[in-house]
Amino acid sequence: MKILRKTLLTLSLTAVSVGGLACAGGAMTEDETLVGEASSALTLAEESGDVTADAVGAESPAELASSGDESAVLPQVPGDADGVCDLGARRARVLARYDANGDGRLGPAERQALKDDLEARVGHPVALRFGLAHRAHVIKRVKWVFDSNLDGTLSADERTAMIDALEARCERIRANVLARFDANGDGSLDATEKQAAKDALVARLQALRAQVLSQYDANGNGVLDDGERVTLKNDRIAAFQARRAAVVAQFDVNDDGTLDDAEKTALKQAIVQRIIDGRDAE
Ligand SMILES: [Ca+2]
Ligand SMILES: [Ca+2]
Ligand SMILES: [Ca+2]
Ligand SMILES: [Ca+2]
Repeated sequence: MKILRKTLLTLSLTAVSVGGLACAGGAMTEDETLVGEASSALTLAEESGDVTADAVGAESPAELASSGDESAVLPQVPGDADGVCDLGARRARVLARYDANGDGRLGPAERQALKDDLEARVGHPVALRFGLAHRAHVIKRVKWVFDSNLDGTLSADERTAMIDALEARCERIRANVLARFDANGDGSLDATEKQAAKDALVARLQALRAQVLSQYDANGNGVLDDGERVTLKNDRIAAFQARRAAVVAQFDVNDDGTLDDAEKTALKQAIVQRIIDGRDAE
């Protein structure tokens, strides 16, 4: 399966198809898709950068305002964070958590429980598990990036392409983590080395959180109160507007001041490439 996935990296977004991805040569099963989406959310949640930032170029003023609102929350360490992007272990962990009766697969009720958690709204306690609490706008933008026919929804093929790209990203990140934390140089991470990688992730997200608090927690009570959050939101919106202007200028080939479908597709392809290349992870 790994080899087939690798071949995907050379294909353009529009050429990405579902064929041959799943183990049996058919489409991904519903379990694979759900567990893959949960793993994808975790990959994005463990990052302090924003690989989807350029997607703001295609957002309407209302969408941009909503992204600003969603992004104006304190970064948190997701409950299932591992810091090593070990996909096999991560999938096994997600499956184990939702396989309530322990038969190794997800039945209808178990599947629904995972689905509900993935769709949990911002602020819902369970949203923290998959990093949805502070990455809602990133996950929304990733879904936009992989809506390759621009119909506003993800088909099974588009969803599979999204999961594959995020898995390719995770493998790239995993290689970087290995290069950095394989202290004894034996080519793999033992428990101590994995713990060091996880500690580094936690430290990185906590530093980001501290940075936001130092700038926006005006009354110093350790949380963002309503007024403080509005200031953060307004600053995020201003930053998004500036970035949108830059992205539009870059992708507006026919110079009409806006991005048409072809220009949006080029923007999507550029972001897919960044995702696959493992860029902007921290
Ligand atoms: Ca679509
Ligand atoms: Ca090692
Ligand atoms: Ca405060
Ligand atoms: Ca244009």
